[in-house]
Amino acid sequence: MPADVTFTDHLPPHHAAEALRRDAARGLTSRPKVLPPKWFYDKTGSELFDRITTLPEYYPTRAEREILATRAAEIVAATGCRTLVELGSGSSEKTRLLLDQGMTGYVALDVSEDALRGACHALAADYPGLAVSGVCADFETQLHTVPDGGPDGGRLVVFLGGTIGNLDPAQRARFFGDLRARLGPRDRFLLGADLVKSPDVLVPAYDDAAGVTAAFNHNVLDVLNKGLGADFRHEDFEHVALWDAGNEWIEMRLRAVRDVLVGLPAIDLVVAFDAGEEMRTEISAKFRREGLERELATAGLSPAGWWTDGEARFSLSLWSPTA
Ligand code: AVJ
Repeated sequence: MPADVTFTDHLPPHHAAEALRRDAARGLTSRPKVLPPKWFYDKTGSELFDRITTLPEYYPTRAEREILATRAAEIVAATGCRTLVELGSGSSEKTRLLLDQGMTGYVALDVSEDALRGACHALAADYPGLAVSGVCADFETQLHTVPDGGPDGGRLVVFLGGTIGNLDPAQRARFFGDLRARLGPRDRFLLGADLVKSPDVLVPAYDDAAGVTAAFNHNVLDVLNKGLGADFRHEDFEHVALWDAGNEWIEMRLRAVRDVLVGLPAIDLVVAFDAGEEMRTEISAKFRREGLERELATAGLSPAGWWTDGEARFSLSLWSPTA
């Protein structure tokens, strides 16, 4: 391991296995049935997501990269920060555009240890002199594991990719509030959020012609099969993506195409789906500038910058602790 990479693992042993049992037991006995979207991302699911980001219909990754590629210098200059903290860092691919702006330290926080190690080693190799540290933790419950800021200025905490959209309003309020409580006066928060737009653009982004998003959605059934010894069959369920105009979010669901009975031996559960019954697998909320300003103000964060791509599809917004 290069001298300038350190790791800390804050997840208790068997954390993922226990969390999956808990989420499946609760979600599959709820009405309507529901699963949290974090279970999409096993190795296959992460590969499918990477393919989604290259699809012609899936604009968010390209739009966010366009903003970073054209505005990273301006964004970082507006913060005065030299340490970058990334929540849900994944492959840390777009992060490089920010690191290129004279950052001296990088802290990556992710629940996936494999993704974290791979990303940190790749960055340490490409950025000699950058102090890299990987923190294996869950950003929804373990923000306290992020190290405090050093003497040389504030930390720029970034949460990119539009992942904030996976949280419902109550989860977001808790997340923003917890984050605010951890920030010092010189720290800043950079948020990537997808914007409300026509369903004619939104729906195809979550129901692409090549069927990659459908495969990504179905893959969660394999995660349940492998993790819980379940016997879900892909052909019993169809992919559904719809725009909920009231909540302004995309919902992905899996709809039973016939009556289905599924056993989940690891949690001692048998679950019945009626033909046509749907299980919600993801919300992907879309935002407006005023709505974000309201939510973040409630959490004690004030606007410090707003950038969009040329077509105003996606936003990067900067926030500072309200004095
Ligand atoms: C990784 C949560 C930002 O909501 O757009 C992509 C996940 N789901 N296609 C999103 C996703 C279906 C993605 N995020």
